[in-house]
Amino acid sequence: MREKPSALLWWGLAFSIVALAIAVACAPSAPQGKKVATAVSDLAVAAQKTYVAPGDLDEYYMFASGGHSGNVYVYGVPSMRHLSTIPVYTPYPATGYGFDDESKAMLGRFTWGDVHHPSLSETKGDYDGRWLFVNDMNGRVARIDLRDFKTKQILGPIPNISGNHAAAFVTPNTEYSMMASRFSAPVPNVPKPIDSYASEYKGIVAAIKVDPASGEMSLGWEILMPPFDYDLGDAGKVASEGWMFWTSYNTERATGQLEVSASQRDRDYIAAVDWRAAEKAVADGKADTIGGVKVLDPKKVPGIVYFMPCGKSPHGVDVSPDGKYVIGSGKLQGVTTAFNWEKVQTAIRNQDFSGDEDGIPVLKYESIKDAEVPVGLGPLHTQFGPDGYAYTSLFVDSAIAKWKLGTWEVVDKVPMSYSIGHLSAAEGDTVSPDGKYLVGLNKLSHGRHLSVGPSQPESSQLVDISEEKMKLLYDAFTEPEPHYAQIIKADKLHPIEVYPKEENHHPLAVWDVKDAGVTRNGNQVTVKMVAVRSTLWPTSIAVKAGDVVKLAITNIEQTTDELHGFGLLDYNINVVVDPGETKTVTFKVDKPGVFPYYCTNFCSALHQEMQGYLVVDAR
Ligand code: RUQ
Ligand code: CUA
Repeated sequence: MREKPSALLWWGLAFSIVALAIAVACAPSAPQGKKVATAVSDLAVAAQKTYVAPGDLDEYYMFASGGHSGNVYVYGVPSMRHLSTIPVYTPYPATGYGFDDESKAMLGRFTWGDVHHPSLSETKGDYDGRWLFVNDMNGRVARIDLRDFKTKQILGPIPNISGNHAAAFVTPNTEYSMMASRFSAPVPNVPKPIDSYASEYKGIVAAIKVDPASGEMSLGWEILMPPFDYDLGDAGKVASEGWMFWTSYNTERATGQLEVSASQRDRDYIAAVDWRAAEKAVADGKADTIGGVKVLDPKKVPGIVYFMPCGKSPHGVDVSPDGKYVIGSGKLQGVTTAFNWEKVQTAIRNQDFSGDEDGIPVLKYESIKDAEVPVGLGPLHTQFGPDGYAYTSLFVDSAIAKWKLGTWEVVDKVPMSYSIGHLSAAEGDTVSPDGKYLVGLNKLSHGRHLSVGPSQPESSQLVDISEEKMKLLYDAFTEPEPHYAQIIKADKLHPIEVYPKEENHHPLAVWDVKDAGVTRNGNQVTVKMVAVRSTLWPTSIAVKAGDVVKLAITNIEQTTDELHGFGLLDYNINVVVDPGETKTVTFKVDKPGVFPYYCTNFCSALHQEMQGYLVVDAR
């Protein structure tokens, strides 16, 4: 599979670096008048570290959220090349997603979603390469199967959840994908006046159950929370396994112009949920059913949730690889706070509370914090390396700070262009992060690329974290909008390249061109079609206006890369079928005439001959 680069490639690489060095040295000035301040030798080293020679493969996959594009984008690291787009919540003509019956049914009534946090499935706190879960603000969670990089399930909208931002974080053995509502709303959702917000609106945290064998998601349980805005989450691990953490802002319970009204208090909260206790309480029958889901009320079931006070308007919460520290970043501060999990447990045991919020105990800040780390302005998210170092993104400072867990010393900073949001380290959310690479996922990119008009790309910057000093290696431009990404070692994934014939149990699949054809039952017409180089069988289909046609296309190829498409002119039908796959599309033929269909996906020298006619006679 993965080959070592040949001597020729090494020479090619050496040559490219020298050529690059010369080119940089000789360039009269950088584009758009910007000066390249970095020494040429540093650039050559950076180029070498990110260079993946032709024919060689990247060391990591990066799965980046595509925000309101509704997609997930796959990049190779360190090359930062865009390898693939996985459509999740949005139709994507390139793979026919959202056009065939199966994916159309998954999308339901939506044609968009807002993806924020990809979450790779884990076993013992380590990415296991099986599935990727991603959330959508419209209260949904999707599962992508990493065997074929396809979306297999979209669950939701989940009842009672309003604005599913704080998701789709998995627990260390993928027992659950966790979510929380960003916008509190009445639960159940019946109209209530906005001025009753503080008492009548509720937040929700929810656990989506994941089947350990199939990955199939189902409704788990929910907890009724005070009407705060729940923002980000992370599951406890090792020392803190069994707990889940969510940040919340607007603990002022304000409405209206939140930029003013929700930043009044000096502290907001991190909610700490004992999910094993919650699970048990549900099993013991302590939940009420609201909107079809088991919902726990912490007033009636004490001990399942606590509030940890945190710096003003926190955004990210991140648990260290050993689970001993919970890092909460108040985005309106110059520090990030490290909470000591042992101290949190002691405070819970000793009931060391400063008060409560709707019956949920609030722990004493001074009793549970270990340090306020002076990372810089606007801390958002933290990732970890293998050696006790933490990396925090600073939105206001537009930089990444590197600091040490335990000594709390800030040791290095690297500027980001511009205004970093999330950041993602290689295997950075696991119990054993790799270090090596860190990608800054920036919100803006002004001036770092050829101008493409007002709709500017997002910038993602690759940083080398293998040495004491961080080094910026590469500017890449990602599809909107990479809120978060996770980076997994490439050799953990073993994607298939064809669907094995013996696994295809589709009732309308046909594997021989002799079996392709049209059958009629009243006005219901079933077409079993075979796609194989270089014919779509049958080569013509005769129907009558008013018929409902169910077309099942089986691509009988078992060869890598041999995809076939089916585009039907005038009918807005576009299906792409991978080798060994069967897909169906159902449509009503409503106007008489002759409509060509053809293979949309280049497949052979005779791809252009792969065509036929749908003849619709008047009834
Ligand atoms: S957010 S920039 Cu949607 Cu994850 Cu933090
Ligand atoms: Cu089949 Cu082109």
